[in-house]
Amino acid sequence: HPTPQHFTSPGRTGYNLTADWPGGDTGQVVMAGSHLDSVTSGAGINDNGSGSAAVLETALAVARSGYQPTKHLRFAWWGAEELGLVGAKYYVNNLSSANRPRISGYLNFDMIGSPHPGYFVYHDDPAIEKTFKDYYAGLGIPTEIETEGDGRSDHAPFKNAGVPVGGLFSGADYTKTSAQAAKWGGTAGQAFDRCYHSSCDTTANINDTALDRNSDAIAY
Ligand code: DTR
Ligand code: ZN
Ligand code: ZN
Repeated sequence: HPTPQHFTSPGRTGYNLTADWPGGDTGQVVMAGSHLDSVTSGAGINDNGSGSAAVLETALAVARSGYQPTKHLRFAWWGAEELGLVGAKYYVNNLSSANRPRISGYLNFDMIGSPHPGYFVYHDDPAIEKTFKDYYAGLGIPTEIETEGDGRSDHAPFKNAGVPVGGLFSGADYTKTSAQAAKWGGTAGQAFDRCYHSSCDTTANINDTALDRNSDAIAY
């Protein structure tokens, strides 16, 4: 059940889209979200076609399998993240006081197919963090806590409203250290995403392995 929501931020109309999968306990809503917009100077594929495609594929996999989860699932695609988390803030501000406490977790996916990837897990709600760490432990891939982005993506308005949050991130313009290159491969001193917010953030700017692993982690 897709539901568009439109909002205006000075002079412009933007859109969010949410889609609920029917069933599950609507008193325990688990949300997975990602932003659809990009910066004017960017082609927007790793940031954030990657997260948006992974959330969409997860929703389609849920539908294909006729999954009957205990909790209620909601998928979200945000507008105007790059203008200051405008869409996600609008969504959170417009949740009714009855509906806000029903959201038991919000999972954010912003840049999950970086071409020179790291594997970062948001360090917010401990149960959500553990779920992602367990997934990666099962693959035998080390993770690190995500420290670059606190407050820099669409989970921030949820966190500020008291919703437990978590997410995954494969790196932006920071450079990989030698310790990180030793654990994940790649080149020390080179950015995780050299095309961050640039015109070269095209489909060539995706590491398929990172996108695949992170997509599976969303489903997990
Ligand atoms: N908010 C981002 C990019 C970004 C930079 N650091 C982090 C850490 C965690 C998530 C996202 C980010 C953007 O859309 O530009
Ligand atoms: Zn961005
Ligand atoms: Zn982004």
